[in-house]
Amino acid sequence: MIPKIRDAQYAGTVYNTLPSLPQVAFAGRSNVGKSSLINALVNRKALVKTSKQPGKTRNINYFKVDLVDLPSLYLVDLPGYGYARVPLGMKTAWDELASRYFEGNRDLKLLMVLVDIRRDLESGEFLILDLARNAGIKAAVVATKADKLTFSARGRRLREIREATGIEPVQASAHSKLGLEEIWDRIVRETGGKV
Ligand SMILES: Nc1nc2c(ncn2[C@@H]2O[C@H](COP(=O)(O)OP(=O)(O)OP(=O)(O)O)[C@@H](O)[C@H]2O)c(=O)[nH]1
Ligand SMILES: [Mg+2]
Repeated sequence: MIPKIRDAQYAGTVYNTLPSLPQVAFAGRSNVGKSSLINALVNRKALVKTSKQPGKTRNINYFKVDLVDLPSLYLVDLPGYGYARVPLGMKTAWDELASRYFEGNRDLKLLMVLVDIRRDLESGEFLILDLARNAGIKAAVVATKADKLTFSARGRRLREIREATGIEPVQASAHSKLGLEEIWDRIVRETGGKV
């Protein structure tokens, strides 16, 4: 079920001191549709800036969502990775930022790892799933832009994503709104509400 949203607003970045609330974070390569999915979840066109240009989101941005009859929470937009190539084994600024955000963050209840349903997984997705696992954070895999594929092609890609990650992916589209209910159910369940 999609909860009733009372209000959604920008709350600050990871560098601000914010009131403690459960967090659900969205990670994935640049352009995968993180910001668009957050907007779709809160049914707002432009709460979070989206762009055709990769690398739009550079900071970790918190959006506070107040729900009717459910606890408030933050949806957290992580910067996209994968546009700055660095030698293998070298820690990138992105890894540093993400590891610091994950470490000891007891409010982070769920990490959504977004993958474009049309693309094969790359090292970035496996790295972030590893970072989450090591930090003891629950991860879900979301296959974005599902509207770009036919029904049967989607089924095939979902199977491949499941085989690659070991996690059953949720298919989603910010444009057609496919998958939003399932994602909300998961968010509410992990952030202390009941479904
Ligand atoms: N067809 C389709 N396009 C989408 C969908 N979600 C996002 N897009 C498009 O993909 C592009 C990138 O979307 P963003 O939401 O800005 O992606 P992002 O992951 O936040 O990108 P960065 O902030 O650069 O990391 C935009 O042109 C969106 O309109 C979707 O579900 N379907
Ligand atoms: Mg973005």
